[in-house]
Amino acid sequence: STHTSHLPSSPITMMPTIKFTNLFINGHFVHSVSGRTFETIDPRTEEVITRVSEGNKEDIDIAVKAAREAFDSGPWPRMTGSERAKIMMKWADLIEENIEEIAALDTMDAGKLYYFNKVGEIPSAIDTLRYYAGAADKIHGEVLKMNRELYGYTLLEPIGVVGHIIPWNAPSLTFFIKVSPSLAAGCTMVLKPAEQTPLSALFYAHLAKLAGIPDGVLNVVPGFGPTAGAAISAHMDIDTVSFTGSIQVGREVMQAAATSNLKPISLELGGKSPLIIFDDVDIDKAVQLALFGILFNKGEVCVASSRVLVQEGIYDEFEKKLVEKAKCWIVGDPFDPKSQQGPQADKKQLENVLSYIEQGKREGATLLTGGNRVGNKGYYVEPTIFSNVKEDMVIAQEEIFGPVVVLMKFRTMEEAIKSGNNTKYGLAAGIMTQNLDIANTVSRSIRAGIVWINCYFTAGSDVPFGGYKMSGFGRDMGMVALHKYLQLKSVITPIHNSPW
Ligand code: TXE
Repeated sequence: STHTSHLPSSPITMMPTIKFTNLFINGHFVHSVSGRTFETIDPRTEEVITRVSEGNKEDIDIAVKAAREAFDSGPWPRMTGSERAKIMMKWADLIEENIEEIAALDTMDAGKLYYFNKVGEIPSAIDTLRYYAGAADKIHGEVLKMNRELYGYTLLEPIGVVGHIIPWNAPSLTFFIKVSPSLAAGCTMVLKPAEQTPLSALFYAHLAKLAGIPDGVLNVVPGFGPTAGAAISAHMDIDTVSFTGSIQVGREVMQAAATSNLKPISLELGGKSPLIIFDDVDIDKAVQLALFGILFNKGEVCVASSRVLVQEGIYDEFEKKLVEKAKCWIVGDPFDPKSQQGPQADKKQLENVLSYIEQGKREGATLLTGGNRVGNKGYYVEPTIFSNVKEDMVIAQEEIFGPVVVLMKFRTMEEAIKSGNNTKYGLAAGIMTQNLDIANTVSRSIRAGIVWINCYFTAGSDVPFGGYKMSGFGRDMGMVALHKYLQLKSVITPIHNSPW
């Protein structure tokens, strides 16, 4: 391999001891009813980090009961917004005090760069919590202008018990994207972290208790999808489910919601996002953005720029420079500050990514660089670039969720728009051009929930986030996400004595 690799790395000094491995239900760490546990694996070494209590349907039932009681008769929904905000702010401070330890947990569990966890993802998670703490006392309805001698108003009430099912690629950020607005709304909840990454979620639960979040408000039940996850989506006493994960499971969650209590749900199901580069741009900058867009977090990013569409005038030079840069990308231990890319999160993901690469070769795409596993211990994959990719190839249509990018050439803006929209997904898109007309036209024409112009990945707590088409529906982040966790009630009353 041409890749500079640092496997295995220099000695790791910040390895934390694991403190929390049980289910967190009704304010206490408890064993699962069955007494069963499961292994969580370190993707750097393929060794077991620890065993974690395995939540199952019975445990979800107990957690939902606790959440229901906390909702029906506990203090949380009855507090003022500012009282809830104060506790949420305290929780945020406690997370900040423990950030290094939590960052290390996410690195061990998911193979994410330690440095990024510490200065990027977890600070964003904390920021999200503070953003929604600030929103907690600003949730209110409207006065309705009615005919006759009537007036009315709308009330925004917490929806009740929320089920959150989250993935492993951003364990900390997805936790707070879901939990923060539902807490601000006054809901209570049961969250199932991904089976690959239960450790930071349990640490957050511990800190929630210290911050003063009342028992039963936040329950964290690690376990597997078909058991614990399915028990959440099919539960008769959960009022809404917020899910982030695959299309396949999104479908199952929706089906379970339909056949149980018709709970409304929201789904964030990944993407195959195009980065469209016009030939009036600085090529080096474009290369930099494209490389970061696909290799950041080893491509395990729902908005990764996994299809790069380049206009013909700069295509050849762009391709040459992108390959050169990709060859210098440092794949190695995510605790090592020199590493730019850690291992894929688990064995299934490694195998998935490698099998897509084989498929790309079989389909006749040209492998320009990469294509292999790095080393034979740990789930590391070389940065991989395909060219001569046809739009209908599987590698141009399906989410690979790894460091694998497909390059495509286009001539006109119309062609780029058509090709950019040619997948079942619609989560994100990027446009690079100096031409304002092109930027405006393409951003309006791409069917995606977020469009970046001359940047990529830039977001914030106030930026609504979610999909068009089969990338799902509903929005996380921003004030709009509060409404996933609120019910709207209209109240009408006569101004004088009722004429009826
Ligand atoms: O996802 P799953 P997986 C995509 C990405 C990836 C692929 C498969 O392309 O390669 O999905 O990843 C829980 N009922 N994304 O298999 O299974 C599961 O336990 C209820 C994109 O890990 O969808 C976990 O908590 N829940 C993505 C969560 O669903 C179930 C992030 C996600 O796992 C369940 C992750 C069931 N029947 C993967 N089965 C994004 N949108 O960012 C599983 N789960």
